[in-house]
Amino acid sequence: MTDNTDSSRGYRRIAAEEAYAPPELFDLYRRMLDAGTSNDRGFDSLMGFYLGSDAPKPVAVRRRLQDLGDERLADMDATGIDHQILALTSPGTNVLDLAAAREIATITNDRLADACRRHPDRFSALAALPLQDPDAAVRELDRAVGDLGLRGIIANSHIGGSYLDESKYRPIFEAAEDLGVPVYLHPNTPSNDMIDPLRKAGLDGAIFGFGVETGMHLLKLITSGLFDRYPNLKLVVGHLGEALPYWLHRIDYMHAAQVAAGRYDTIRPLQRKPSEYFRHNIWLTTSGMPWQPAIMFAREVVGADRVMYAMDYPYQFVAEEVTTQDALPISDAEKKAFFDTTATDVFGLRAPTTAGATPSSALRS
Ligand code: 1DF
Ligand code: MN
Repeated sequence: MTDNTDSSRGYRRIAAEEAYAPPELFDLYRRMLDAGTSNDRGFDSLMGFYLGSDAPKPVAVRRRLQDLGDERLADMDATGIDHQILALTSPGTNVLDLAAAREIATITNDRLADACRRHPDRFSALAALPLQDPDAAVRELDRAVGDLGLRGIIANSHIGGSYLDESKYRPIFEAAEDLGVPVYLHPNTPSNDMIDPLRKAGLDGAIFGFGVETGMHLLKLITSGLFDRYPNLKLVVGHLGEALPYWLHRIDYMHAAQVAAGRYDTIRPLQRKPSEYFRHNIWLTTSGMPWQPAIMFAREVVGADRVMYAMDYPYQFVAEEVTTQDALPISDAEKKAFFDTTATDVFGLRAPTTAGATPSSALRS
């Protein structure tokens, strides 16, 4: 890596969807799994695996998730990641009762803020919130952004089967818009109402179920009129948009047809076509999708300036995926936006304190 420092490259590699879990959360999860009290079949499947399996990958994942120090920094160095945007792993607080959700959100945000203070060049972080209680969530958001300096919200998709298009969550989006910080809509396993056919086939997790659940959630947010209500709201979504970029023509066409036919109360006119919100309010990351054709397609349909790099550490920790994305057929200036400046702008990250980042002369070598 010595010939591939941020100064020789001319940009930082910022990874925008990088997971953390406090040990206290895993203790609670283990108790819920043992007692069978989660009432969430996706949680039981996902965390039953990551906390219960002795296979090498889940063992490494649960160790790395809890580390905000030497191991994580060494892993970043080994793969050329200058900076991680940290967030509480899915499903985070979403499966907890209200008191536990508040407590875990506070603990998580305090730990993340501490890591960011200790390593300001290496870490930024998003706030975990007790989304179950929107008023408490707004209070914690104010503390996390205002007092702790966190840079957005992690929303780990559905909350016990409840989706963020419900009106009770509006104060959270209003607060995010006012503070100018983005909401990162991150996958969860499918909710109980949709999981069974996926679970039976072993497809409920990151292989497909996450995308089905989260793509649907994002589309529900768009068609609910969320971005007409909060036109300056910034929303970030991983996995290259959870398949929606591929669907945009059909979604626009069918949305207009359903509006014209008056078929559903819930499908009402929007100020823009559904696809247009991807060019105004939504940014994508490449978490889990280090695949040139898909990245180039997403850039083409949502705009090259709206797609940024993410690794999804430690779940998908593969050095070659960084190399693949270094080799994208785009200009040096576009690469700098992809790895560095788009995330810096969207999340309002501070400039690196060390000398050497981004002298423009480095781009010539
Ligand atoms: C997995 C993937 C798990 C992602 C995650 O959090 C996660 C996985 C529990 O592979 O089981 O965030 N991901 O974003 O792709
Ligand atoms: Mn992830």
